[in-house]
Amino acid sequence: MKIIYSDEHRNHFAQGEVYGGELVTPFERPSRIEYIMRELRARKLTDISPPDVLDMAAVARVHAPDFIEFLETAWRDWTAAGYRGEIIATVFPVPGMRKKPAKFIDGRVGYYAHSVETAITAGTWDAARSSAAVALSAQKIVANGARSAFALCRPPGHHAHRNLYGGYCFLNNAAIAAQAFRDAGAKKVAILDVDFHHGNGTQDIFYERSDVLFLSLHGEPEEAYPHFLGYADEKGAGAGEGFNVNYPLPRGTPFGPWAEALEDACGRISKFGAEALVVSLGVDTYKHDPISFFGLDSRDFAAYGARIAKLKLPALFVMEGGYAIDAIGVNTVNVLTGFLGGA
Ligand code: 6XA
Ligand code: ZN
Repeated sequence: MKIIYSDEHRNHFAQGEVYGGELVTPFERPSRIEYIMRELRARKLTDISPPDVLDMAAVARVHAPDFIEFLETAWRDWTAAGYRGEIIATVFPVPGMRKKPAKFIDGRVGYYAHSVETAITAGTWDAARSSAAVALSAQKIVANGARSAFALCRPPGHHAHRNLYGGYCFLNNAAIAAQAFRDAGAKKVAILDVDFHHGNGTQDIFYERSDVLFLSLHGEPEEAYPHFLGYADEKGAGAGEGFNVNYPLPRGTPFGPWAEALEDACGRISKFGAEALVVSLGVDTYKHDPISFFGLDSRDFAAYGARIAKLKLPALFVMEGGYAIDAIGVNTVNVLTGFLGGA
């Protein structure tokens, strides 16, 4: 399996994440990727290349121009305002207020942020672009005929909407890749989101479309981030009605019921007639993940990788979350080797 990776992810390393009222070292940190790289090499998955230069037009197929411009200029404007810390949103145009584009940076930040935990730093935009480049380069390998590829993206992407960032995400790598499959000629694309968290950004981007089927298995929103999207009754709208499928699952869900939901999702993907599959691969479903609450064991990741292979679809794996650092490598590589063994 070809793997795409860029060192540039290191440019995004916020010092602070707002967590339980404290500023802590972010759970989403560069070492995550280093552990995965180490395990890939140990398990002889060594076909690793850097990405091509980013095609911004492909990013603009998914994200709004003003949002892209915001991400590009936020750090400049923040420091110009005299602020010395990292960019953290403080005020939001919630319902009851007016969503007017602001001029001053605090208003601009709140306009484009949906969550507070995610800080923007001097290097965030460079890292976010490299992450999208990783996804697009891996997508191209699959579009050109490979059975599968792994985009070792960081920062992750599935919480980023067309014009919103948050949940450690800035550009929606999986959505950008799915759109690129469409633009390369695939008529139908499925996105299977197995990260512990609901892929609210991806859902929202494709909510009114019937050409991209989105399915997400995640902690129920009453209990888990992002809290305000991811319910089972969100089934798509307009032309997209019936093309959005959520599997919210309760605290403590072990592999059995999780795998049953996956089975249902796989059935729907086959019935849909997808020509390409994008897997939003978060391994925060692991039983020891520090910020999640499912009960998967390391071996379960290999089992579900094999199930995904049975779909017999060209598959692009896009890295999302996973914060149990000492197991993130094993769990991620288990999905890939499970897939390769089950193909
Ligand atoms: C913020 C939690 C953000 C979760 C991000 C994540 N308290 N998404 O892992 O997949
Ligand atoms: Zn997650």
